[in-house]
Amino acid sequence: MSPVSTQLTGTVLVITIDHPPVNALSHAVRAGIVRALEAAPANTSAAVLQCAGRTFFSGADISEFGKPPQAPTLSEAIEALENAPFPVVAAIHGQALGGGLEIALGCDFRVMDAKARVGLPEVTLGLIPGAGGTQRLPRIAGMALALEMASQGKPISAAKALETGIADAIAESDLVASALAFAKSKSRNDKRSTGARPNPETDASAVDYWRAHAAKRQRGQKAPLAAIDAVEASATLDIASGLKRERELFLERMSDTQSAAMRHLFFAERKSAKLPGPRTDPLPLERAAVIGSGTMGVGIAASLLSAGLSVKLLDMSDQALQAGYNRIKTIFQNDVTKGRLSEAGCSEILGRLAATTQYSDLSDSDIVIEAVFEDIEIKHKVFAQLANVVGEQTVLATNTSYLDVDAIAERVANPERVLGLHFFSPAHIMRLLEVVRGKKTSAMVLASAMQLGKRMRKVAAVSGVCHGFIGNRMLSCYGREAGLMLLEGASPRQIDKALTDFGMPMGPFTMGDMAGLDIGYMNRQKLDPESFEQRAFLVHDRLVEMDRKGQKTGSGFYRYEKGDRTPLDDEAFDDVLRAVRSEQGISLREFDDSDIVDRCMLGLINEGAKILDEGIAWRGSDIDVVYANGYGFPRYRGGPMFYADTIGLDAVLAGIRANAERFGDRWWTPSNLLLRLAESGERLSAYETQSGALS
Ligand code: T1G
Repeated sequence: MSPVSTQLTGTVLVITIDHPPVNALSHAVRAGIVRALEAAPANTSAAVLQCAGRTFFSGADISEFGKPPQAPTLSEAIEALENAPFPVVAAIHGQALGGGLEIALGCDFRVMDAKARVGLPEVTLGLIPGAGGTQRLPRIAGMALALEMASQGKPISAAKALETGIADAIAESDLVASALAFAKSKSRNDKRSTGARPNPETDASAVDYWRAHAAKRQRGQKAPLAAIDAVEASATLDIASGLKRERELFLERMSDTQSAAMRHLFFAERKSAKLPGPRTDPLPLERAAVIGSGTMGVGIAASLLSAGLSVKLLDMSDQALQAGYNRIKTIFQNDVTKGRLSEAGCSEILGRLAATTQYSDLSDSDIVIEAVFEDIEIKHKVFAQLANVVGEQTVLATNTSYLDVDAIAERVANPERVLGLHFFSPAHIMRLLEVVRGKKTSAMVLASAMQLGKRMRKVAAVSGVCHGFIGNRMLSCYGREAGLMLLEGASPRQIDKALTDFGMPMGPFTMGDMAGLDIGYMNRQKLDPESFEQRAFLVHDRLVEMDRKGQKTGSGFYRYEKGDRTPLDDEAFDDVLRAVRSEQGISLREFDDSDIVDRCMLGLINEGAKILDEGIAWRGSDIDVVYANGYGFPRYRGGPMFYADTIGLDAVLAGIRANAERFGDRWWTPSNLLLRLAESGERLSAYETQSGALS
């Protein structure tokens, strides 16, 4: 059955697309549109193109990419709209994205629902608009806006679309009726092909601005620069040549690993939200409580409030509670100042926030998230008090970053309701949520947590229990190698630069200084010395013992001027490094940047493969989701598992074996899974553990 149907209302042909869930422009949809135009009755005076369901076209069908193209292509479908003998009115609701906006630009007029948005998000997939967006949009809205939309990928509102000529009218209420009335007011004389419009004015300063912006803020990504090239060409090339140039640039991007990596992450982020096994209905979670009003507690509470829940914030001291409450208030008042929230919206949200020092006030909570100091004994005390006051069904979650969730659950009645919800700081901004399932966590509680994660607009990924879960466990291997290379002769700046050039937002030493070196120091004090490579952290420990804890004390691996976060080289640090190296009797050696990147990445990849093999992570793609959304791993590299596939598992194994030769196999024993997949030729990022089914 075709997803495209038509109905003649008077002499207006209404073409309706119904292709759930998001009306992606699949082959069947494209063919249906062309057929509908070809079959239009001779007396058709105008047409309305509309979509059923929750949104207008969400773009080309990404799942068709990489497969042999099927005619009509999207460009051919748009040509058919432009060449139709009657004007076509696009009726836009939800979001018209990518090919969806390009189709609308191929129509003669656009009527938008007041809440609708339009955008060209192709760069988020490592692509550029490939069906005329870079040529038709500037002809309508001018070069500056087209440059911004095509290179940044962010949608704009209906009001902005009307203001800039993209939309011809806004429907305050019934969109279809408005679009129909609009179409009825038109005749075949009102044909107005976008492609026939004059070239846009060149805007050299806008081109320079967005090129510089892309080079700085989208460092390493090729697509934003290609999108700018294509839009710039629209000022000088006629429409046919412009479309040809756009196509060339589009195909270059499509065949590039960067796009494959970013498309991998698109589907991986949707997959990580799904639980294997039979579907379980989640619990209704409306009343939440957060224990601890520190940095994490404040961010978690704000994120819960934004998701629509009521929140009780608990802390032992009135002073700490007041400070936490005020910080939450500030978060939302900043949103008002920046126009992201109305005053009324802010009061409504704060109206759902309460503060208390009494555990008994939490008795009606559906879920409680503990975010207190990272100490197991303190967490046991908190959970013991909680279990005394909340209902038996109340979900109890810990925001621990490392500690044993099973040990915490063991001491609580109904341990099946306990799990980890590991947020990343700042919790109201960072998208990643590591959902840690304990041995006893029930399927219903896990399903409830995943649904809550979606409601909080988080990208959730499930991890089993181990020290540091998926993200931090892998990070410790990355940090280990960085610390060892520091001892062996590389400088913090060289290591940080090599990894930021690779695409990481920050190097490990700048990151350490920012987070505070004492955090890692205190964690290491609690660890079994045999469980980690102590030599890798000798310099870190020495710095902390000298009260060089990073930015907060003005110095760490670097020194900092007051009020400035710029890491500056510091001779006093060089003295510390020299001293530790000579105490360890290390003969120094030269490093080139690829050495540094390889050592850190191979450490990350091998540990990731072990985590997959143990079933701590269910999918290789989940690990990529964790790293892209929680640790700033460059999206255009797809995540550590996808990156491993890109360089080839044989090469990965060879690198690990070479390191085992040089540094011993204590840390460089290849994961069995890596050995198996290198043998079978399978991809690490596509691997799914068999033991995914929930107990
Ligand atoms: N193609 C194929 N599948 C898509 C899709 C698309 N464009 N968009 C969504 N899906 C699937 C998705 O995988 C999921 O599947 C389900 O729909 C619901 O999505 C030539 C080259 C529209 C804002 O980049 O941003 O046009 O997991 O969970 O949170 O120039 O989906 O249920 O099996 O995300 O409500 C440009 C991509 C394409 C937009 C809805 N378009 N989509 O978000 O639902 S490139 C995009 C989104 C292009 C042309 C070029 C979001 C959404 P499943 P969801 P949501």
